[in-house]
Amino acid sequence: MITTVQQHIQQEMSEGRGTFGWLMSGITLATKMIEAKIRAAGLTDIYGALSSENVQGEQQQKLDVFANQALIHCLGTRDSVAALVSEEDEEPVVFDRSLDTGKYIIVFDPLDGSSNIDVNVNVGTIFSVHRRLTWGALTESVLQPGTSQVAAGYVLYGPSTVLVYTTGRGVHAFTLDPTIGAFVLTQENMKMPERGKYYSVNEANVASWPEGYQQYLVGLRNEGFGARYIGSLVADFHRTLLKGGVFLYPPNKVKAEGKLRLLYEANPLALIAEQAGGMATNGADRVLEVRPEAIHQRTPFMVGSRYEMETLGRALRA
Ligand code: P6P
Repeated sequence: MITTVQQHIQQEMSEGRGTFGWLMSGITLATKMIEAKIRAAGLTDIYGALSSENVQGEQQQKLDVFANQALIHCLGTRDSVAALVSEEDEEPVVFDRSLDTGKYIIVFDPLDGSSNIDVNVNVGTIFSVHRRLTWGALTESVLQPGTSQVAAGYVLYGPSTVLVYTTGRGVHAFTLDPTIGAFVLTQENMKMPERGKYYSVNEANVASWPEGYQQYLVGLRNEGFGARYIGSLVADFHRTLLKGGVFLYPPNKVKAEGKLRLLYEANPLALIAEQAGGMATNGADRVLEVRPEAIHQRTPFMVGSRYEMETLGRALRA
């Protein structure tokens, strides 16, 4: 028999499962709406860019805006949500809910890699869930380190649509069954291989990386590693989770803090990686322990199998 996300949450969580389950149903509903739009993208006028830019100064794709609106709508109707932080919006969306009702903060990248949509390449939604702190300003609840996440996950829109999530009790994957419109459990307690065959990085930037990264890549090539780079974070991460290997977005001369965002890209994927037996760093520290200072702050992000990540650590300390 099938196991849906809701059923899995009921089995997984000892307390708060009703409220959390209702919250997660907001994410699954929104991502099913996004998936339907993406599937029809070639047939309807949903491809292409808008004239507008998002808070990152990036040209918004029509699907970016739709995905953002879908998540804000579906999650905003969950009373347990105190605030939402989106890659697409400068400021958090705050709901007027009491401390004992509005228990969660959700941070998300509604459609990562969206520039790939027009060429039919996989894109993804990434989300991270924190408990609202019962003290201090709301920003303190938003700017919690990755170790405080109560849940994290992503949805990869590819040949099939896969939701991967963790509540800190292992990593589990669900595949959207379009015949019943539900995500059904397809992999439980996923483990990242101890070592893979590929490194995944944009090598166009190699000359501007710190020396240690350059030497690291030479070493991997000498060990026979191949290269795979899709240019869509969720797709590159998902392959690394399943097959092992290492994904890197190092700092470079132009982007001293790298390109990827701490709160809604690095932290959720770092929690999943660690829960699956992998590692994730910013080149110096465990990503999950970085104390955020701004909601859109960037971070260098390296994530992958234990062997590749320990080798990277030695290369950067050399
Ligand atoms: P670059 C897509 O725009 C994205 O945000 C991630 O999905 C991806 O990993 C990264 O940027 C690719 O960046 O600089 O290699 O094109």
